[in-house]
Amino acid sequence: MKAADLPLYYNAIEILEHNLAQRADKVALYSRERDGMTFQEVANEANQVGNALKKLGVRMGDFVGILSLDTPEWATSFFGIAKIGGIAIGMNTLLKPYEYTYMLRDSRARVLIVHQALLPSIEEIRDEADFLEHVIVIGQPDREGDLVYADWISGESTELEAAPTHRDDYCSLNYSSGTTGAPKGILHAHKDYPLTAQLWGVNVLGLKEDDRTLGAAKLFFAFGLGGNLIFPWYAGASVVLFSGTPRVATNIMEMIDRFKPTILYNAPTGYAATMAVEKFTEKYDISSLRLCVSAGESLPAPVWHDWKEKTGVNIIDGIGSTENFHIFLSNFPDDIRPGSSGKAFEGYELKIVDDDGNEVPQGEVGNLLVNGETAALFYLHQYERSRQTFLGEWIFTGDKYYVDEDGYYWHAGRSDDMLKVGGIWVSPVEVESTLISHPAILECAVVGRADQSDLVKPEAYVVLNEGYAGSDELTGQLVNYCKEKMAAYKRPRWIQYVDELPKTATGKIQRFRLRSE
Ligand code: 3UK
Repeated sequence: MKAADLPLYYNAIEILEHNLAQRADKVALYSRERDGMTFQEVANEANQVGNALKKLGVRMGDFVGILSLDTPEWATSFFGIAKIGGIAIGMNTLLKPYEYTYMLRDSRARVLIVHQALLPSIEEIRDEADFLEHVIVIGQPDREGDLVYADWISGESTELEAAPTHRDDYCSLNYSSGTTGAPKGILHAHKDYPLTAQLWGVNVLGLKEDDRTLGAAKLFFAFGLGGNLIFPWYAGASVVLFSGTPRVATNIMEMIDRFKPTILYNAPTGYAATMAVEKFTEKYDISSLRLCVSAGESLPAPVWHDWKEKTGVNIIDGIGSTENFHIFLSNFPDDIRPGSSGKAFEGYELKIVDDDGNEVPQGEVGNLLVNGETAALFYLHQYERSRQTFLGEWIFTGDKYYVDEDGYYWHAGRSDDMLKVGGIWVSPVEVESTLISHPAILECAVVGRADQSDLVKPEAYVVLNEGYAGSDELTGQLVNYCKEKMAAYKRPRWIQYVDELPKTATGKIQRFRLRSE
């Protein structure tokens, strides 16, 4: 399938609404919050959201923020926004208030749909979000003037005509982080949704109408949004939304036991954490699963084999990126090489090049470039960085790769210092600047270190100020300090006290030397 196969004027609402002709009364969405919602019910509610947004003055091309746990309202909001030609900002729920200020300002969102659990993070920055006019709360508001989602849509019509969006019009914005500087706003067009759904969801993963998906990966993350909402509905399958934290592995097991999904999306750390739960396959009935998917960081081969041995289920590891929207290189259900990212598939062309842009011979490590029609075109308001990543038809992924003699691709680290922790970006520079703001620390460097499952976590090397001495107590204080100042997953898991850090002649800290130690 090619972008040109879609109608020129195409709205991603089709992904939801094509189901109305064939399976309007089938349950489309399971959750703990609400009874199973049929495709008809979801479509009606999306229309109500669209109508209510129009009344607030939202027009084609306007941005609307979604800052919510994975509840049914996330899904109805997303499709309501898309249908009127708006652009939904799927905001990471794990961030700190100042990061939301950036996103709201950068996107100039006038409307924010926020879950009550996340209201406190917004409350303190409300005055700084210059363009924000309306806040809709899923649950109970704190502030006068804020709207209650349920009341806001209740009087609205369930009929709505879709905006005549061009297939190249944008419909979503996600913020991704880089080593330094502001988050990178990545826009995707309406066309990218059916394309990735077909190219990977159907052609590679083999999603079928009778599947039911569950994501430990959240909807604010393109991995979760594609895997656990867009692709299943494209295929006529159902989704299970989980609003709790996936960090507690038993939460996910309970959801599988209760809602019987056939497909699970998780990050490698999620699979490792699940297996740390003793006798999990006896405590929970997970026999409904037919396939598991892993992405966000590489899945170590031992984790793959352990999972297979304990559950009998294969894990499909594929690498995706927010820039490409979803997975562009993947293992296949009937062709898996554990530990590798699999092989190229139709729709994405891959190239491994040296630093001069020349293709490297098979077996040699180089920079992975990808060329596919679901690629974003730029980072919002970031001209220089855009030019470094979006190279005409090719995207510079920042990942190092080599191909083995049978054609499987193996991840060999990053060309920047960025870490993927539990599948989510962590910038060592951000952790370092947080640590340095603590009075005990003179200087520090943060690198990735593999834990017992071979999964990377941040480790800090610190030089203390005079008058301080390294101790378990200080380590505890520093880790807590990081948890307060940043999203908790960014905290260092180990702290090494050293007398000095390796540096270049010009005084630049050499993280790579710490990594090899
Ligand atoms: C790394 C992987 C090895 C890699 C994503 C699936 O992770 C996603 O998007 P992000 O923009 O990060 C992209 C970067 O993450 N990575 C992702 N998957 C793998 N490395 N093996 C993997 N399987 O560095 C890549 O450049 O957060 C994943 C679907 C949609 C996504 N957006």
